[in-house]
Amino acid sequence: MAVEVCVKAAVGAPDVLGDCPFCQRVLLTLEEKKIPYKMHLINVDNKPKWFLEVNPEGKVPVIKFDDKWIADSDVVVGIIEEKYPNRPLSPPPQFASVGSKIFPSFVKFLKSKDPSDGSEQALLDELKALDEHLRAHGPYVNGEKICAVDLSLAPKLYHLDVALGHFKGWKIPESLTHVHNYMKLLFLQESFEKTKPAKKYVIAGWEPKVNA
Ligand SMILES: N[C@@H](CCC(=O)N[C@@H](CS)C(=O)NCC(=O)O)C(=O)O
Repeated sequence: MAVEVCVKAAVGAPDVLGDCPFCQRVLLTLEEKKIPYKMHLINVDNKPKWFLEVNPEGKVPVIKFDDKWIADSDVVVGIIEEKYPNRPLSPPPQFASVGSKIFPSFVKFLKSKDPSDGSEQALLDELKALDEHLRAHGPYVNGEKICAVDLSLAPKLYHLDVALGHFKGWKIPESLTHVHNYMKLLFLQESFEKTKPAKKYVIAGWEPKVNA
C-alpha cells in the first residue's frame, strides 16, 4: 500500500509540486528506497482544513505511518530508515552533519542587504569545507553510494544555485570543483529529476522572503 505524504504545492500553481527542500528530501528518500507513495499537494497559503486537523502546526512535509501523521523531515527520514531498512541510507556518524550549515548560511546571505555583513564569506567557508570533504571522501558524502546526507543536501544546493543566481547574480566559485561535480551528479539522479520543482517555483517561493 502506498505511503501518504503531504508536500508543498507550487506558489501560484496548487496542482504542481512546489519548492520545499524538506519535502523533496522526504520524496527522494522514498524514491531511493523504492517505496510507493501518494502525494497530497498542500497550498501553504491556503491550507485545507483536514490538513490542519491532522497537523495543527501546519508545516510540510508530513507522512502517515500506522494511521498517525508525523512531521519534520529529520524525524520522517529516521522513521523511514527504521521501517524500510533495505537500501540502507544512514551515513556513518562522523559524516552525519557534513554540509549541515550550508542551508542556514545560504538563507542568511540571500536575505542580506548589507554586502559587508560577512554572510557571503560564511557561506563560502561552508562550501569550501564541503569541497574538502568531497575531495577526501567523494564523490558522494560517504563515498561511492548515495546516503541520507546527500538526499538532504541535494534540494538545498539546488535552491542555493537557483535563488542566488536569480536574486544576486551569484555563482559558486569555479575553484570548488568537487562541489560542482557533486551537484551535477546529484541533479542527474532519476529520483532528483522526478521530484525537483521547476526553477520558476523556487524563485517564486523565495521572492517574498528576499523582498521582505
Ligand atoms: N524542520 C522542518 C521544516 C519544514 C518547513 O519549514 N516547511 C515549510 C515549507 S519549506 C512550511 O511548511 N511552511 C509553511 C508554514 O510554515 O506555514 C522539516 O525539516 O520538515
